[in-house]
Amino acid sequence: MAKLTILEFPDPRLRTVAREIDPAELDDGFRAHIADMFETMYDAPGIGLAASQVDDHRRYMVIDVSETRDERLVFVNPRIVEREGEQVCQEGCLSVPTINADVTRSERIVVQALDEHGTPFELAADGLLAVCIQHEMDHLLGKLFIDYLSPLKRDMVKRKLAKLRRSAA
Ligand code: K2U
Ligand code: ZN
Repeated sequence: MAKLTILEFPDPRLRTVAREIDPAELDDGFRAHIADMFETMYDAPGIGLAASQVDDHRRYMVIDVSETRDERLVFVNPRIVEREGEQVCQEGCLSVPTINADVTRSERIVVQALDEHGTPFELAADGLLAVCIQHEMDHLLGKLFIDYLSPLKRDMVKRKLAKLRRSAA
């Protein structure tokens, strides 16, 4: 297994819209890559990781919101087919380090996807799992949680990150 490099804002590759995966691509090589995605996510640490974040522009993502870090979920070609209610959650992002902000998302969703073997499934989610699924699916559309901020707050974030990069250089 290998730890993958996570792209960081404002890398333009994070804005790429991921393409659907042909089920024929879901082979042992893909599943080995999924293992690398989970290793990278657990090491970060994070509870979700989208393909876009490791510069792979196919529509898949990995999630594990469990306290015990042993409830792996793989979503290939995910589609939200039902939404209900609203919830506000303070979000962060492995691709936007040091920044946290409140984002409003659907409280309950139903997602249809393929697993890493190409088997279709449907999952109802609420709370943190629902937030994480929506956050990762935004990544697959080239969207970041800071896009929900006001222009003023987004400019403040850009200035803070630029200052951090200058001081790290
Ligand atoms: O996509 C990512 O960058 C992974 C995020 C997913 C996420 C963000 C906000 C709310 C829920 C999920 C990371 O997991 S951010 C780090 C983190 C770690 C533990 C709990 C929540 C967020
Ligand atoms: Zn993120």
